Amino acid sequence: MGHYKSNVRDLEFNLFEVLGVQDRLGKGVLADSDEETARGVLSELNALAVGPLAESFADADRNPPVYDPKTFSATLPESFKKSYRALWDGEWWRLGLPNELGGFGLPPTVSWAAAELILGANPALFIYLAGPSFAAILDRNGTEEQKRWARILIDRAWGATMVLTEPDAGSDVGAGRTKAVRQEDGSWHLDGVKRFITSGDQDLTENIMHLVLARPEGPGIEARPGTKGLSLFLVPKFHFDTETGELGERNGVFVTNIEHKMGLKVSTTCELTFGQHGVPATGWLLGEVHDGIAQMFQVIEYARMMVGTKAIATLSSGYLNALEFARERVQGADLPRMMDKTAPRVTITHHPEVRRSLMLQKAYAEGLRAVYLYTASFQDQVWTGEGDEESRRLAERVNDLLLPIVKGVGSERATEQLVQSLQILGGSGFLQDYPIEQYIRDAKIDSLYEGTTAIQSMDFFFRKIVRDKGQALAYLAGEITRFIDSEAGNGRLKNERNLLKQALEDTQAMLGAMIGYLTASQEDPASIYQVGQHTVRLLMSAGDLLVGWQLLRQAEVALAKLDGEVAAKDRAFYQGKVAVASFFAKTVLPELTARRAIVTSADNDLMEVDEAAF
Ligand code: ST9
Ligand code: FAD
Repeated sequence: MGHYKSNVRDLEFNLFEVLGVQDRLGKGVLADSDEETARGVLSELNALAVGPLAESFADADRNPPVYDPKTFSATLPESFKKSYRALWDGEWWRLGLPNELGGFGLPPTVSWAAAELILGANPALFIYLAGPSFAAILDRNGTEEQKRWARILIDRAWGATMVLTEPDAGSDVGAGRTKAVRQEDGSWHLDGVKRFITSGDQDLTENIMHLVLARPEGPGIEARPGTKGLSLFLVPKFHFDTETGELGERNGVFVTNIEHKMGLKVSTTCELTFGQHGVPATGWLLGEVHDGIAQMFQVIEYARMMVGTKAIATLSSGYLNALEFARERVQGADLPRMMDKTAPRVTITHHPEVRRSLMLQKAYAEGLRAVYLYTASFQDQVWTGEGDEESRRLAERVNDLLLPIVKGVGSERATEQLVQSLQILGGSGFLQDYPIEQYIRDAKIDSLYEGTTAIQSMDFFFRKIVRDKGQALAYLAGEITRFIDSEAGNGRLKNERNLLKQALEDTQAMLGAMIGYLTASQEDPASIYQVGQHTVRLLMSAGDLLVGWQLLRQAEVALAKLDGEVAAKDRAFYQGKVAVASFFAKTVLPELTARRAIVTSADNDLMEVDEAAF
């Protein structure tokens, strides 16, 4: 057996038993798919994921890409290229594409569930597969000519990158200095150095399309500071015939270094230098000047969802690996007989601390999976265009609100809980005989790139709540309240619903206090520091609230199933759903009350501490 332990049963439970995705299929843009198609996709992809895709996971970590400074190129390990070919040849690049670009005609919920299988088996494969999805951005924002490029990009299986970061512009993208000077023929020459660019070079595809943020310069172009002065340029590695896609001369964008990293080693992280090696780095403007940041955020929103799903996929496999180990490992006596030296030894699943840890891992793995799929269900509505303008706009807002939770909370909890998965294996967990040490190394990046957790938390508070005037939040709070007030569980989830009610009130009180500090900052600017000290706490609390709620929704469905006829295997699955929801409500949600006390009594002492005293 390979390293990857998928959970198709839980994916299908979310899609078909909780979200009712099948009701959307067979209509409009989803006319060609039904429940059977969707289940078929998951089952076929799962076989590929646990087999050929997972196969190169460890080898590609131990034999990372090699950089050749003479040719400015990176060579990937053969084992990984074999997995990539299996993925491409299976046409899985069609996942997530709209029908007109060759998509499978499936909604985002199903595409993201399928994506989890690739991301759990070998996440870098999914990342290298970005070309077709990035082509969709060209198709959406480009000129007629650029729409044709989008098709070439897909037909010729090119790679693509998103190029924002510079040495002095990380979280602060608006500090970027790379410039683009307009040429008489309408093209642009880029000049500057970008760093940390994922997939900047590889030997999987014949060409790479770089989507680059740079500052436009030229007669009549107004220079604007910050992100709003950036434009998005298409800079191919090789020039190409724009009718046929045939490759031409090498363009002047070169990979001048690749980083040596803690994990996710097979995913190249490159320094990209534009126009400094005797060949101009020629690019073409996408859409209009100064639209760059808004266009790039179309990519970023996609990528943030991907990063959160990647983290959650890895957490789930880490948990299932730990569970398998714990079921086999015999160590120590059962606690009630600990004083009896002749007592039989038991498997470690008998020890309360091991059970506690495993159940918490299960809660976050399954609860966060439910959160990302719930988020995707709002993308479904946008995708199909159902409902009136107002409800579609609300679906967009709710999706926007949930994205920093999927990305920020998903990545933080994955890292934290994967450490606990490793702990279950004792010393064995520290060995490369098991995959968890690599999981921890590979998943740590998820809380860093695509906006660190601090950035996600500020996005959540300032943009997704305050700027949105709480509209999406009010919708979600309404849904949670409706659940609390319902008869969910038919009396059997009463205590848990009360605990959820308290958690909702605690989160609302945290938010209320922070909005108070923000309002006070109009008179006393330093008050805003009281917000800044607690945005991550708020984000993590909102995450726990959502996980708790989603697990309870699932428990309600499971209880209803248990009331009828169920197969033995399903019985254990549904009982697990009830157990985990109750466990999380009783042991995690009450922590929000303490966090509420911290936020509502916040002061600014921290900000007054002299740096020398740290
Ligand atoms: C990176 C890549 O880290 C890592 C992994 C690469 C993976 C490759 C990709 C793989 C793709 C996946 C393939 C998928 C296949 C799919 C199959 C499907 C199943 N939402 O607040 P302001 C915009 S890349 C939307 O003033 P500042 C908006 O236009 C590097 N838009 O910002 C706004 O204007 P307005 C990642 C947003 O103070 C404008 O920005 N780097 C949002 O100027 C200005 O907003 C980062 O992520 C949003 N949430 O700048 C940087 N926010 O307000 C992190 C802003 O008029 N830093 N806009 O609407 C930040 O995010 C900063 O907060 C900042 C601040 C740069 C935005
Ligand atoms: P900084 O922005 O310097 O942050 C340092 C610390 O300060 C962090 O803890 C951060 O949370 C905190 N901080 C910064 N600003 C604030 C603030 N205003 N408020 C509160 N806290 C703050 N970029 C691309 O453009 N394309 C890619 O493909 C890409 N791939 C990457 C792959 C890898 C492996 C890595 C490591 C990075 C990649 N990046 C990519 C860059 C990545 O997006 C940045 O590293 C990330 O946005 C953080 O920027 P930084 O590293 O400069 O850290």
